[in-house]
Amino acid sequence: MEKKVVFSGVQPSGSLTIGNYIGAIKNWVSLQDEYECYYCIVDLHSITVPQEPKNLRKNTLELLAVYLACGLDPEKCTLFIQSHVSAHAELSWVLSTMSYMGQLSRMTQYKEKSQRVGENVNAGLFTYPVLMAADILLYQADLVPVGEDQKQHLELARDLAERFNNRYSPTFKVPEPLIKKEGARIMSLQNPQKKMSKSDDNENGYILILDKPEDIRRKVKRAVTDSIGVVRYSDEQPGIKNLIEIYSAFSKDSIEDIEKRYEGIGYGKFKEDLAEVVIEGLRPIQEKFDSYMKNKDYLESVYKQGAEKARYISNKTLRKVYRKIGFIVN
Ligand code: ATP
Ligand code: LTN
Repeated sequence: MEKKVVFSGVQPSGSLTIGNYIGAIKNWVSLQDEYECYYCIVDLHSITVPQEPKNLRKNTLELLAVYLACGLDPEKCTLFIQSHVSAHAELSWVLSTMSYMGQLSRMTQYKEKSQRVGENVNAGLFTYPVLMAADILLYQADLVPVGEDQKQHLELARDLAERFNNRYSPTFKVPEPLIKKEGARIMSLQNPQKKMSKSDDNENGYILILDKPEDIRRKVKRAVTDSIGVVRYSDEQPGIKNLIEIYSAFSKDSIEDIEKRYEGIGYGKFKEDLAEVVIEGLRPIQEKFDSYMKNKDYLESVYKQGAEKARYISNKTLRKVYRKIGFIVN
């Protein structure tokens, strides 16, 4: 039987948080043995908000090094940079002619980001989910491992696949989101009602994968909790609930075990231990990251090889699409 296909991506829009790691990349690693996986660095998406060219270049290469450091293996999966494969932009155009303005204007991420930008909202921010649908559909992906915030975008990808299949003939696989129950939405350490996000203005709200131990200790210590004083996984204690989730993701201990371990023990000790668990969990990733960043030739060989494979697979789908639409395919 053919392996099922997995596709996912992260934007090179800054340094990754432990939210990106727990909600996305950590799960990608466990899928690479069983599935045919494509993991992309979505640079085309990242320019929907202004990027300094120098930083974008740096962030893109660093993101590839983070992928590798987290355990993604180019022998097992395809790692590539979106702008290296022109089929993404091409299919995105086709799909945009089949997308309804109404549906796009209801996207939560669009509403939030356009509000942040203010007056001159660029059209790319609006069509962002169409490009994401193109990413996924080009590879005939069965599964898309993402955090909770991407569910609505996945729904659009499914709608577009079905719309195209109905209008022409079966062409695209209709993808399913793969959202883990735990860790799908890591919250800000400063405001447990808000998602942890690398573009947060308050740096105490997030922990970066590459943060130094002393910064991690400081941020965990300052994390917002409550006055109840019991280490319990409950919606009434969103701050503590979030910290338990982070603890569990890095230590692999179950939520129940963590609750039991801290019975009758205050938040101070819990936070101290949590900081160490995160530091120890990130240490091997940070060490590998440093060594990959010293080997630019290797990074280049990984993304070149990835692009070659991605181009080959995606072009097959794109040509099929062009043929069905009535374009003359040469
Ligand atoms: P930005 O803050 O710049 O909008 P982001 O931090 O949300 O970006 P993305 O590149 O948009 O990061 O997301 C990459 C992946 O990480 C996606 O699969 C997304 O669902 C997941 N993700 C992002 N933030 C979290 C979070 N707080 N908890 C769990 N998963 C997350
Ligand atoms: N929009 C996603 C990034 C992304 C993506 C994709 C994720 C772009 N294309 C395809 C999964 C599959 C985000 O995380 N903000």
